[in-house]
Amino acid sequence: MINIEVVLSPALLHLTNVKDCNVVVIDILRATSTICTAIHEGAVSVKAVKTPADALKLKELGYLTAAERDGLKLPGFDLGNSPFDCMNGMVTGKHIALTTTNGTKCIEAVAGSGPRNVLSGSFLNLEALAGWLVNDGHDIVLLCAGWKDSFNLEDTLFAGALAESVKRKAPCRIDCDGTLMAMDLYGCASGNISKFLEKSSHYKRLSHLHHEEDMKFCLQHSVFEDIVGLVDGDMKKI
Ligand code: 3SL
Repeated sequence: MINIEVVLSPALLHLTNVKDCNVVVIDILRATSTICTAIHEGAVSVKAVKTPADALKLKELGYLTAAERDGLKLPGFDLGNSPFDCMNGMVTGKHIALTTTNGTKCIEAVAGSGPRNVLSGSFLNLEALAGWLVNDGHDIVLLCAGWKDSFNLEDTLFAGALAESVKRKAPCRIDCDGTLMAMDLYGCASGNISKFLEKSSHYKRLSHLHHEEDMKFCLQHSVFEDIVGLVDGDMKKI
């Protein structure tokens, strides 16, 4: 049976053994949705880096640079953290170096802990990802990026949606209270996820920055089939 554990914040990651697990990093608004979109739009790879300076160093090697802090694109970078920055051929055939406030930090943090795979989670590829996890059959850790180490609603909601989908497809062991709570939360919100999230802190933060279209895009359900995961240190189609 596949065990499903939800880590509600990166600050809690040290309490979970991710060794040999498939870890799904979740930053629904917007980093992991944007990574999935970049790969779907033909980017060869997305490297999650810690600092803007790390990203700029990779420019010399031909990478497109992408940087966000507190919801804003940083000046001097090719791209921000919007899925729309990855469209219209902008990233096709390119390698991208991306740094964001929370999501890319989680990818880096978990990569060194011996996971079987590190995958990028999004509503955009939810059903395909659930199917892939079931086929692979290993235990699953769903790592919510949250906001600056705090819990958030949108990542937890997605963790619940993914756990539900995996559970529908295969026998699972779910005795982690975080997973049970995330699934219940998804049950409350699944009728209208956008409406449910309107009260959330990051929804309000991104609304103030006029990123409503980004949120609408990121909350689409299962419109991509791509599975995106770490291969030799870079997020790629797997
Ligand atoms: O924190 C992150 O990784 C970002 O996704 C935050 S934002 O949506 O770009 O504000």
